[in-house]
Amino acid sequence: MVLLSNKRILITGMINNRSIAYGVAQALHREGSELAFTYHTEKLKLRVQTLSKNFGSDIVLPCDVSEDSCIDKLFVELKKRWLTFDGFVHAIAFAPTDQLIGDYVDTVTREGFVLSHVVSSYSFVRITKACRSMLNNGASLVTLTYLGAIRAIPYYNVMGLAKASLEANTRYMASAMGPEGIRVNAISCGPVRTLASSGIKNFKKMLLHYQKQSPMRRNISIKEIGNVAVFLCSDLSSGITGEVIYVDGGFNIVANINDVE
Ligand code: 0WE
Repeated sequence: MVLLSNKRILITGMINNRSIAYGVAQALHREGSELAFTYHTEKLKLRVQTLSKNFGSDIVLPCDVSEDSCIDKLFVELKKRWLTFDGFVHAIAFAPTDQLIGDYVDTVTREGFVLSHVVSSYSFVRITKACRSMLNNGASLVTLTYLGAIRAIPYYNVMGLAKASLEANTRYMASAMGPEGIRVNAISCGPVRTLASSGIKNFKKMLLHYQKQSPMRRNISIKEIGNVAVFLCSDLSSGITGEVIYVDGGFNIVANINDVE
């Protein structure tokens, strides 16, 4: 089934073959879309170039979302290859590690709050602002979020606030971009073992908890996230915008009453 032929999609946040962005790239490539990629630091350039070849792409450009000039330059460069395109996948988040541990009230700092919100939420609308004039009618913008946006999850702390902001951002962006025929949605994923999660305390326990408690009794794969990204980028989802779609084996819909029976 070729759902994305003639679509050109930009993918951010791919670091290795375990990245959620990698699973998304695989699925979008499988469905026939043309891909371009961004990388964060020069250290990652070669790595992303190598990965991009798996998807028949040679468009690999730098983008540090903490710099406005870097975001603007990305699209000056992209325009040399694509005059217009059909959307992007925002797979970028960051909070300082010292924020993702301990008691929320005790550990949150002004710097941690600002940095997590700017990198994880503002970047989504800032990228959109920069490429708005290049987006085709029918384009689709997709971001990645987590249940911590709407539930207080131990240690997720200020990242939860940043994801709440990102989800509100998705709705406001959907409202602003809808009249141009551009849709904006978020995928709320269950936990995935990636480079970003490898440094997180109790992450293994979290995966086991989803395995025990989710309706599907298992964790989800980056392939399953990629398949939903395909749906959101394709015209199959042409009536959907401003939504948060859960890819978590149903974890978010159950209440956990501990130690019953
Ligand atoms: O959104 C995330 C994590 C994103 C993330 C990861 C890191 C690790 C490295 C953001 N910033 C950083 N900063 C670093 O220095 N997830 C959904 C995965 C995650 O992170 C948690 C989780 C889950 C699940 C942190 C605490 C509790 C649960």
